[in-house]
Amino acid sequence: MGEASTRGVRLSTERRLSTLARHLGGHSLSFSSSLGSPPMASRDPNEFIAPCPTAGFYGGSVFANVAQAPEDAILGVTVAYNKDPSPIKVNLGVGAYRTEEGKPLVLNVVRRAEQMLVNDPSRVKEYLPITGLADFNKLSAKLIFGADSPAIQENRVATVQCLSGTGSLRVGAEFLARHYHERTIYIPLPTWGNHTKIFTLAGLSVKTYRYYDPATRGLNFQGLVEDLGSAPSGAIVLLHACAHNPTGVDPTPDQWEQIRQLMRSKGLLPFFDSAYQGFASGNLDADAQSVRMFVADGGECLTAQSYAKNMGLYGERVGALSIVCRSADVAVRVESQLKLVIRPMYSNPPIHGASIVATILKDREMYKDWTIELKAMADRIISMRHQLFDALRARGTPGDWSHIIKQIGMFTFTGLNKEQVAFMTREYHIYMTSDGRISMAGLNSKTVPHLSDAIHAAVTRMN
Ligand code: KET
Repeated sequence: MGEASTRGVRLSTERRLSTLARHLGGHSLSFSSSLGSPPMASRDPNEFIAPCPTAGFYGGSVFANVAQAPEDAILGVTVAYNKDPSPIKVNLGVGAYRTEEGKPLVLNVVRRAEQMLVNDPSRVKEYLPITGLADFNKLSAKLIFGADSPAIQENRVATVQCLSGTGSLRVGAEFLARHYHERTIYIPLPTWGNHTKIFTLAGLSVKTYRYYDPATRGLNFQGLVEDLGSAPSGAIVLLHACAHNPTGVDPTPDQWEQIRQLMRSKGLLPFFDSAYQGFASGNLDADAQSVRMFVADGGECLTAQSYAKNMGLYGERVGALSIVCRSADVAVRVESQLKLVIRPMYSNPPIHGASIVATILKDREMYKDWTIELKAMADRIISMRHQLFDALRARGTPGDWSHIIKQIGMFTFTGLNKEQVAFMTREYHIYMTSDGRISMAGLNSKTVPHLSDAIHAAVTRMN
């Protein structure tokens, strides 16, 4: 270390110790800042540090009392998988698409968009506005609400670019906690594990509504209607736009219509989580129908969109929050308040992922290419459903496994219990969430037999 920097360190140590001493005793322990006679030499620093209960300068950590936190229920599965040296291990935990070769996929259209961005010398790395990339926001609203949506044409939608689906949900929740009169949000039982944490931390009070019926492995529509029917007027209701996670069970269009009528009649506020648009049916418009139904009636709603899955942009963290309002002037004020939520949280969102999405969405050819690649991903997942179902039937595995082909989207909610899951991980190195959810997108033709063997063994030996 050079002399200048040694001096710098000494000066800053002196300053910190002075501050600490003031903080501890309030009395004036003045240090000479003369560099020739460092205060450390003349005073024992422990003399005044010792009374502080968190003192950790000399040995112990000020964080010594921090408890070890458990791993995340979903992302922790990948942590455990990564530690397993077994060559036959399979990760069906996190909902991330893999190719037939078991590899992560960067869509060709995404590669092309990135190449175009890199080759464009006019592109700079300036901050985006607090609300994100304007083009991206407009195109995202069009994608979920439809190009001909009256809400868009009437400028009634406030859209802000956020950090993927999670960030969009969090910003929406923070906004509601500050500006909406009813603090209770109803989430389906079960739901994506992060929902409860996001909404609670934002200051909302979380309650559940019945959604899944383990007996039928389908929708508990009656329970859903009863629970929303007895929710307090004005309560917020979290709805999965399509491909419900973790159950893979969606209401039919007819049931959606009944949910809409019930919610509107009670003034319940819909908050859509759209993390899988295009992944359920392979068609972007079809997967947005539930949301569009609610927007078509002229009422208000919130929508959190993610491009993690449908464009394979997981790590780019690109998504959008749209709030559909009654009128354009409300939308303007809502946007102004969203900026006050975002600015102290992360200031403004990242530019790269949103630029990729905007490049693709605004070019007719690239958009078409995207839909083809998206459909191929959705089709491969559906084909995995059939392969797994056939493989279990061929093994004569006890039970009715038809839910594997009936469920929608990225996941199958197998019905396997915690012990069976633990057994499959221990004996077969198959990693999945403990609620029995498997990511069908992580499977391929080579791993289906291994998974079927594991399920067969778990069901016959562990029930
Ligand atoms: N909503 C739902 C319903 C959802 O399943 C996810 C992610 C998200 C939002 C957030 O995704 P983002 O990457 O923030 O756009 N689910 C998968 C990954 C995860 O848990 O983070 C999963 O369930 O495996």
